[in-house]
Amino acid sequence: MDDRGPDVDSAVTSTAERIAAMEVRGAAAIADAAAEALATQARESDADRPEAFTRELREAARTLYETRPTAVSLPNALRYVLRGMDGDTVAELRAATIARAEAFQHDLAHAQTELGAIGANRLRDGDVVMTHCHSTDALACVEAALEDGKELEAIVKETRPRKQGHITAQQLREWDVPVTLIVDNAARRYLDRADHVLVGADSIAADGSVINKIGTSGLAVSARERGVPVMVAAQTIKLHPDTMTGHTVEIEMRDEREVLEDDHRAEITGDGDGDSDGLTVENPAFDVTPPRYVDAIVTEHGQFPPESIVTLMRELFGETTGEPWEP
Ligand code: RUB
Repeated sequence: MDDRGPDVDSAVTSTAERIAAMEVRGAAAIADAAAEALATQARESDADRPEAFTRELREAARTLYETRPTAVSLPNALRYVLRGMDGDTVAELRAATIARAEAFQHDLAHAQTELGAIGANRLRDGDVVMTHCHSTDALACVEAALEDGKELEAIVKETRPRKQGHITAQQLREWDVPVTLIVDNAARRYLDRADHVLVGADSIAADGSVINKIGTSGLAVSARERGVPVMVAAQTIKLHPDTMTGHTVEIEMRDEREVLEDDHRAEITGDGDGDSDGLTVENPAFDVTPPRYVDAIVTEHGQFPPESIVTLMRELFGETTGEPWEP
């Protein structure tokens, strides 16, 4: 065996970069792109022995895994594909990996449609939904309700710092849903006009806590105070198996320049040297909403009160084990 590291295909590194830079974003899209990248690695590999092929796939998975720590759909996708990598020859391993990745992507798309149909049942004709960030799972519920002939309106929070609420507004306008776009600070005032808060999730913990874009927890607390139900749309790929054994979910801290650009910083501090100007900027991408502020978690397997999500988690994941890309 030579001592060169395993070859990772350039398509894998480019996918990893696009996920890290948030050109691919949202938990479902990240999982889909990761499965696609593993299939590409399998297709393009020129490994001549099964062990070398397996090493390459593991290294590709590790490269992808390190991009965004909070979205558990990413390790869940990698785990699913790698566990299907079965065979005695390179050709068999390649075929099994590609088939497994395709099955994963197919199931992902179906799960979202099924979840949408279930979530739509909670929405009545004429309802107003308040959204936070951009979640394709949440929007699947709106789309299914529209297909059922219901008319809906939306209050869309812009979602600082990267304003993914604009993507939500654009999608809703394409579906002809009347949209009121508000700054995040206006949410409590506008809750009086909302019938539901509808958000997605990046991860769901075993105790029913919902990890989603920063600001979700404050919105949920205000919604509870105003009596507006909070509905979380999340495919089971968002369930975080490690939390069944006491692990916590790592919250991603992103670049402070998403909040404050260098030249603006210099205006504020009269200096601009981030190391010594006395100004600290923190930019957590996600927060944790405790289960008591969540009314329902809608998955492709049905709707659950957050406290009972652990039952579904056990059913789907069984006992958790180490990651397949770890030595
Ligand atoms: C996106 C975000 C979304 C969830 C769910 O964060 O918090 O609500 O990922 O999205 P980011 P989906 O923009 O930092 O990736 O339902 O599409 O999986």
